[in-house]
Amino acid sequence: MWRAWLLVLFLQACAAPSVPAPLPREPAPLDPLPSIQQLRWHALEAYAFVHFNMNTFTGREWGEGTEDPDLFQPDALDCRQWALLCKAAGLRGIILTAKHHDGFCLWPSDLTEHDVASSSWRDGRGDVLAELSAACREEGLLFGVYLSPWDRNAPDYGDSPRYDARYVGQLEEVLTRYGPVFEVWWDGACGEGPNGKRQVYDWERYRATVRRLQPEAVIFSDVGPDVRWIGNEHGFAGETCWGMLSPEGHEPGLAAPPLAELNEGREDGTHWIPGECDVSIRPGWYYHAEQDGQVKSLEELLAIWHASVGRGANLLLNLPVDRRGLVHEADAARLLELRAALDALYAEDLALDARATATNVRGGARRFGAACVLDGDPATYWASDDGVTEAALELAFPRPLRCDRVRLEEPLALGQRVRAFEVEARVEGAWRTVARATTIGARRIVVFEPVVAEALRVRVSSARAAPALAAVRVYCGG
Ligand code: FUL
Repeated sequence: MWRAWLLVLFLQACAAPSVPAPLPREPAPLDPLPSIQQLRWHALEAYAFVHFNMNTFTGREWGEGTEDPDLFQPDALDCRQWALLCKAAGLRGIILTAKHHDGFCLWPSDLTEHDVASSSWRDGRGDVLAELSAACREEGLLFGVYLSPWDRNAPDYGDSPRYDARYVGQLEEVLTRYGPVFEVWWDGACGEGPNGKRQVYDWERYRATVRRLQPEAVIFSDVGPDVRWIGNEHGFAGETCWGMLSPEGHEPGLAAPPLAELNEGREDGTHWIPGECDVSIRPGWYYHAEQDGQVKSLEELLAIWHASVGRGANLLLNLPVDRRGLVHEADAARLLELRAALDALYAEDLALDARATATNVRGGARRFGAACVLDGDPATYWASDDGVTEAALELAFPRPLRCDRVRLEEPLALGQRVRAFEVEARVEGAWRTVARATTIGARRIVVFEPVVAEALRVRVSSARAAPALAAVRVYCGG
């Protein structure tokens, strides 16, 4: 009889309408947030700057604007050499000085005579932008332009509205003739024109021109609107580095925010304007033969890479192309050494077969579980419950693992959250702190004394909102 009752109870249980557990929602994004274009830009990590223009042939860093166009004579220009090298070095694009402060244009401009069309180079039919954009397209690299607003050649420079019209016209030329442009780079330098007046740039109009013609491009300047200068030319982002800034009341150049603020960003910043670290592989931005022996060492470049890419900024590494029109052999060799060193450090994520757990998982849902940091998918992430601002995520290894660095990534579509964290290692059963750091953002690489760990724990100790991590990777360099 009792068996029959059991059967009845069992059938009732099966028939009972099941109440689905409420699915936890994604954490509410925390303003300010990146645009789609900025999210794509973050993923690039590192790309090349090329300073190559009239100064290459005069041996200067800043020209006067009075140089004879015929001085521009690269006798072996090969933009494909630049592109192949950058590709081999893992750099994702090239931003070229289409026009520097002396005003010489590397493309035939209808708005000036101070350009390649006025040089006897290639009988006045040369166009470096056409050659580089084609090479980038063929090699799968992105193409970007530096177009200096400061122009020491333009006769109307200083006569603000008239020069603005010329500058906008030149923007239109470079943004419509050469296919997609991923980044437009604006230096804030400003001077007086021949009329003795200081040029007042119409930044709003310049921005609107880029948005209209290349809506997928990001715009760099001291204050964005999309990407900010990191406040130095040594390639170092702040130890603390927020993707946010408050640009209100600021402009590129003299009215830019203080350098320390550009370097670290602002936790309370009103806009998403992440940092880009521009630095040259040599002392100068332009090629000078006497600097052939001063190409930065591998150690210097690795330090730069860790202080830029490793702190969540992007790296814009300058290659001064030489008078032949080629990246010099010394720079090329060093760049490939850098790639080899980075591959040796970061090719193999040692944590892939770890077991991931966390002190808190949002709604207890697998979708937000700790294992999401190991799946290699930047779209999935571990997240904690609302109201939680301290939480720890542990990776337990199948066998003790020698390691000395961890790479962390926040899911940026949710805004930047983590203020501070520690990395702890369990060595022979005892936990110890091996690293302490502040922000994470797009990525953070922390390096510590090598340990043989049974497990590693990332302990978020302070956050602007419930912490979330898209990736935790473990490596060994030493
Ligand atoms: C600076 C310029 O004045 C330098 O010549 C160089 O182009 C550098 C990247 O930006 O502000």
